[in-house]
Amino acid sequence: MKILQSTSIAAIITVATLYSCKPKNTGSAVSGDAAAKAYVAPGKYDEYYNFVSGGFSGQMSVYGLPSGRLLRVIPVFSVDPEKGWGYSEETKPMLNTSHGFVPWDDLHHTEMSQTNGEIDGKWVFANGNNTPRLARIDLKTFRTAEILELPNSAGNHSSPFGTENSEYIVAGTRFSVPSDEDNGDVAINSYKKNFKGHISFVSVAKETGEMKLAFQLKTPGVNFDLARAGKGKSHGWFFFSCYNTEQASTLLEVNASQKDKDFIMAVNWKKAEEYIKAGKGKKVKAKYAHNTFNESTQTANSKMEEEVLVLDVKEFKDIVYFIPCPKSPHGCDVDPTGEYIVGSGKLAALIPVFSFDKIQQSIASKSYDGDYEGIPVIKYESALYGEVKKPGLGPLHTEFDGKGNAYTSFFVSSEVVKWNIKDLKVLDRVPTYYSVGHLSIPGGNTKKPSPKYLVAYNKITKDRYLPTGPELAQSAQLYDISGDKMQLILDYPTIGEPHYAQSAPADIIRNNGQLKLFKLAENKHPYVTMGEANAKVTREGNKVHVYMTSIRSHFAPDNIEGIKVGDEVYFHVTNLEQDWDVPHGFAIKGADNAELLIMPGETTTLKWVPKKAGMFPMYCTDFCSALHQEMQGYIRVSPAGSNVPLTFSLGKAVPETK
Ligand code: K7E
Ligand code: CUA
Repeated sequence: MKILQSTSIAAIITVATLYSCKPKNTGSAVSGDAAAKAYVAPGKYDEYYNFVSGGFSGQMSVYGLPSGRLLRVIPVFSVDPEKGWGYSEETKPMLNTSHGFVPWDDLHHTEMSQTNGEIDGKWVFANGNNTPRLARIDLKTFRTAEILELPNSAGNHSSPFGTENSEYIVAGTRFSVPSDEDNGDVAINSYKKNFKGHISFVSVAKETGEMKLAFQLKTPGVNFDLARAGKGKSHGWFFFSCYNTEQASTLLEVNASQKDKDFIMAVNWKKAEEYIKAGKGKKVKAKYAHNTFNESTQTANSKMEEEVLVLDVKEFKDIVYFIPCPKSPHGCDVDPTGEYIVGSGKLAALIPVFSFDKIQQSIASKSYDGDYEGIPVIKYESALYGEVKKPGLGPLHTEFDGKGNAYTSFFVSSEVVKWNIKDLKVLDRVPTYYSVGHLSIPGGNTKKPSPKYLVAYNKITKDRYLPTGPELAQSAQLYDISGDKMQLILDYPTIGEPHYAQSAPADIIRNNGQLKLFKLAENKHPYVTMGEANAKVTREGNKVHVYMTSIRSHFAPDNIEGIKVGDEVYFHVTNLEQDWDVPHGFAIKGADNAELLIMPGETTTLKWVPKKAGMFPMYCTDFCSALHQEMQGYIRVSPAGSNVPLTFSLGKAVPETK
């Protein structure tokens, strides 16, 4: 343990090499008795929906718990050829940013919307870590409904964490950078002078969920890592873990590990909100995309916002306070009562637990240890409730069971440790396979956890599964935590790299008005084709619009002639089905994007620019009926300048041309 308190990087590396991802207990497997706890019989539903971040896949996956069955993969900050997401004309604007079309991101955290501190099953939010963005997924459609880019930020890691009524979802910048309106073309080693942090407060409309960048707090230049909103008595406050208070810009593994303590930043957001309402915010120029998916036109729109309201925290004495927290804190988690704030120093050999009441008393009595760039630093001891001693190595994240216990993940020592919040005593520990990151208990970050299962999301799988070349799937491990001792009951691979995940009781989502199909009669898409009789092909210059329908088992039209090289062809395909779970696909030879997958009642557009003359078959990609394989057609492409007339048909030969 001593070794970890040393600031020598060599010592840290030695410890990491000694302990990280070292297979131990590799023979461990669950007994038949334990496996039965995770068994969900064929045809039966799971108890929970589990929403899992995909990390560098840019997606979110949906599993059932306790079975670990994969139910769905939702493209969020990613294109998905399976669904045509990001390839269809309707969905491309979702991935627009101030940098243009950015079809990828790094999604670390999920945040389910809450009402009164409990999961309400309406939306799940996600962060894009690279080109800073926030996404909202609608849990009626399991589709990404909105993406908001964040200005003045880089690496939106400390996000998307929400308040107990989803008043705000916050987004703290991981990299401090010069503000967007300032010239960023400065020497990197001018960090201390030019680099600033920004925390975004994004409001969420109660009914529609629509996000709005309400205001930003401009802070000293540090790295924001994670955050949690206060709840109950601490509602109105937010807590952020910060590292690199050394303000290093190079070799951070050494240079940002110099100080014995970094900070947790406590933010009185109700106060900040008052200042904003009183007109104290500064309007700052910034360009950031706001993309929304309109369900009645089934089309996304991207709008470029022009300004943001900013409060510089230095100018207000009562918004922000720093609390020292041992070495490079990662997780910063608030217990269900809102009284205890748990910091997790990645390089610390203890877990500090802060008290909200003591933080308030410290502020009232000005129990400060000087300031950091003009922001008061509360004395460590006056904010501290106590420390969990020798819990393990490399604490990262903590979840709660609502019964007075906390569960912390330890990356380096590969284990989950259960401890009591009141007396800070370790109660139980179980190994993970291997190098665990986040933990997730259904409702484990809310006021009302449901303490039955805990899932550990592991970074390294090594010998747990059949080898699949140099890369192995990451894994999730499910533990039964209903008793005093945690018990491993299931182990299953995940999509992408899982970071945080959350679960909700299945009924909340199943009964939230799940959309089974789009009503054709309410389809407001500008290129909808309401029935086969309306199918047609029109030409405006070199743009050709195909108003096409699909129904089991044909397209209308299915023969088109008169397309020329140099044309831009738009296939607007309307799925006429009005039955649950009957999508049709659409694909055409040589198209340089992906298929379309069109839901019942929906219209979706594929753009195709044929580059050579010839015969181009098209077909349905989704096995929709016994005669699915017959669901096909032909497009004839003639050379540019040819005089083949534009014709289209279904069920009869195209009139012969002489
Ligand atoms: Cu610990 Cu990005 Cu939440 Cu991963 S972070 S583990
Ligand atoms: Cu429609 Cu297969």
